[in-house]
Amino acid sequence: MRQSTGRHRRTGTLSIAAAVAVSAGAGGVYLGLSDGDAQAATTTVTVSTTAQLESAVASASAGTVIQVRAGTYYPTATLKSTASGTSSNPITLQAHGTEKVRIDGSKLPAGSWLAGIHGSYWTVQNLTFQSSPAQGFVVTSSIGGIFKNLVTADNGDSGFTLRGDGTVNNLVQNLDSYGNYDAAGHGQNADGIAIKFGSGTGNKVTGARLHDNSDDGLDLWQFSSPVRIEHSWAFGNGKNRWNDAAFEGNGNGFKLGGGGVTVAHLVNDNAAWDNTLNGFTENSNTGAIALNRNTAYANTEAGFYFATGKARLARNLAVGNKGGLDKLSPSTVSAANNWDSGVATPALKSTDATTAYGSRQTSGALPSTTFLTTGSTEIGSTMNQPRAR
Ligand SMILES: [Ca+2]
Ligand SMILES: [Ca+2]
Repeated sequence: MRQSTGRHRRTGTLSIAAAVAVSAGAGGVYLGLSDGDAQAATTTVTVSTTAQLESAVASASAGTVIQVRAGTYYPTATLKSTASGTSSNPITLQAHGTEKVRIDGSKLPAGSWLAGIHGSYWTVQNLTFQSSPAQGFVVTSSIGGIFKNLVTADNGDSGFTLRGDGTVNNLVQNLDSYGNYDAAGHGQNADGIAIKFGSGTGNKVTGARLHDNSDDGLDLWQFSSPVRIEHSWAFGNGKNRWNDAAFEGNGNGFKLGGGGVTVAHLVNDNAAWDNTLNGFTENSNTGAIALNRNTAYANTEAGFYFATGKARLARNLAVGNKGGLDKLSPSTVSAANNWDSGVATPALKSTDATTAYGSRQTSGALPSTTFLTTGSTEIGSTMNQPRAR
């Protein structure tokens, strides 16, 4: 394990008042304190073996930056931490530079999560978490997390999870979560991303691709505070791809509630296609869920299922959903959607999804595609995401 100095420097004068070097282990730990501001101290730890990775995560504290070198790592116990960073001095876990890093749970004991964060102000980025016997990556009651450019694939339960009360101001950006399947539950639980059983404001998912999971693409079951979901795609969920004779996966693209909560989630500029149930569903959440400029295409049930609540739907587009374009209760507010009277359905430029499955842009943004685009500035998903986020 190589450890080195990190130091925040203000431009201009560099009066390095204190530089404290603490010897610890072969490489030594150097705490660089800049300009009398101990809050700015960082410690960079570079790891290249599984044992080093496990140790670095277990001993991380505010300001620790863990850089993981290229390769595949096989933890033998859940990568777990209860430590917190601070808003100015987070704990960072990331691939070294542009190197490809896979963290693989196939050597974990049955039922183990691959990674579990129980602290605040973590930044985790540019890593793949795969093949766990249970959940891939679980964040519990955390504040201020940034989870960026992650892949959670082929795990034995949901790929990425936010849960617990006190889940506040977390950002999940550019997540790819696919192929997750819980064999023990015959597929009934494994979602691409689960934000379930908890509360807390300011949480956002953007730029996600959630596909080919046994249960739902996104699931907000019993999360009682509004979540913002935008520029994300859910597709191909709920299919029995595992030859499970007792398969019980659901297959909603965006499942926006359930379990008795009433909450007004905000759902803008997303797309759902080829899911085995609905594209977008309240799932018994009777709150004023707001849905603007989303597209539902070729789902097996309804494009937009909001049959009991007070959802507010505007400028959404539904095409070719076998169970109907929309199923809305009289209490919903529906305007300027293509099922509303007098609203034309623009032609889709492409119904070939190949490019939507392709590589992301260098920044981690969704791939460029004409799939499901119409050129309209009025209705339906743009199928892209703004730059410079
Ligand atoms: Ca389910
Ligand atoms: Ca689910």
